[in-house]
Amino acid sequence: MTDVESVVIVDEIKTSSNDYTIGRLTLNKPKALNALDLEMAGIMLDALQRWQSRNDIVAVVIDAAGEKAFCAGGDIVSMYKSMVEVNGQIPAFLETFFETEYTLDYTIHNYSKPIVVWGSGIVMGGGMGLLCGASHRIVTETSRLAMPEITIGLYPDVGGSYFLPRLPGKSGLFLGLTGAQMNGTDALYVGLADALVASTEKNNLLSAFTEYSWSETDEASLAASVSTIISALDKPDSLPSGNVEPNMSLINELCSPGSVSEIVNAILSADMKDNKWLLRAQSTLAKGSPITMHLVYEQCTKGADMTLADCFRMEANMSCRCGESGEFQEGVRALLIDKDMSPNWKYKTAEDVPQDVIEHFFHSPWTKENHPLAGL
Ligand code: QUE
Repeated sequence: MTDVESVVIVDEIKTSSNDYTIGRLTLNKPKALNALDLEMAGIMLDALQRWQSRNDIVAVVIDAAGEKAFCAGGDIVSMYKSMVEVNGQIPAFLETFFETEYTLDYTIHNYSKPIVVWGSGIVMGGGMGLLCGASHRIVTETSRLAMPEITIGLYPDVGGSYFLPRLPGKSGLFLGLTGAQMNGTDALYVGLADALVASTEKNNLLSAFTEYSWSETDEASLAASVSTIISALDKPDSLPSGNVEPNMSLINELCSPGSVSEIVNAILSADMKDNKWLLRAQSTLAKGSPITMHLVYEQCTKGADMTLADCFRMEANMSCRCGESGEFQEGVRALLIDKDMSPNWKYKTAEDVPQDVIEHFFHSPWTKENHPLAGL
């Protein structure tokens, strides 16, 4: 079961009584900050599907190797290479990657057993997709959560269309537009985490799972048992001070205008009064892709009253169109390939982006029946 060379370690831990089993998935590419690649997503999806129907499996724990990151995003270098190869078309690799990743995220959201995600350290992009749908989302004093895709000309996918518009007030739109980082306190406040525990408690969590005397195995009893185990873990010595809650009235005010250009201009021209978190948010937005600005606004508007499955189908359309447009390719080039940090975006400001260009990102490359996520 345990293969330490694998990009995801799939383990089955027998409980002390030996009647039950804990499934454990450990992301194991610490040098790449455990950024999710296609092989990792495939291994995880396969294990979750196999465990789903096993009566002896009482819960699944998803964690990662190394202290620095749970998962810093996706394998955007492979995506870049596939985009360069087909220049201006949708790479087959992207279709496969997003189909697998979103199916994995959707499976986590709808799993009938508890899934505990140990979201310590960096949790961004693809890592947020793994965390957000889990039934028991743990963060620690080192957690840094964000959807930073505005920097690379993509947009907050992995279910962002579903979870961002459901955050308090306009905070989801703000976080998507600015890529602003949340700490553990923020994650609890916005409702993207369920517990904030000390980062040193991971081994205690695992041993508590094995030693617990599991009895009732219906979905509600298992969930309650997992909550009990988690609530017994030590809290951090000091809690990080949050940035979202204290700035909610400003965030709501800046993100209220009825068009993306007005909102972007409001954020960019606001007096942030030496607040480091707000200044960083402002600067990330200022350097970000104007196309992405529109995509974030549209996904938050449309996603607010869509089902989770429809959100993932919309995101598959959008992500493939991003692969076709050149904007995503240019963003990865500037950040990770040439590292010049100067993306040459297609449009200079949000105002410059024509509406029909944005509409194309929502135009499905597939018929309804042939959509890769038709079966969700
Ligand atoms: C914005 C992003 C990403 C990013 C940095 C940003 C992103 C992403 C990665 C990333 C990090 C580590 C890796 C890797 C990719 O960085 O989406 O392959 O090893 O995946 O500013 O959106």
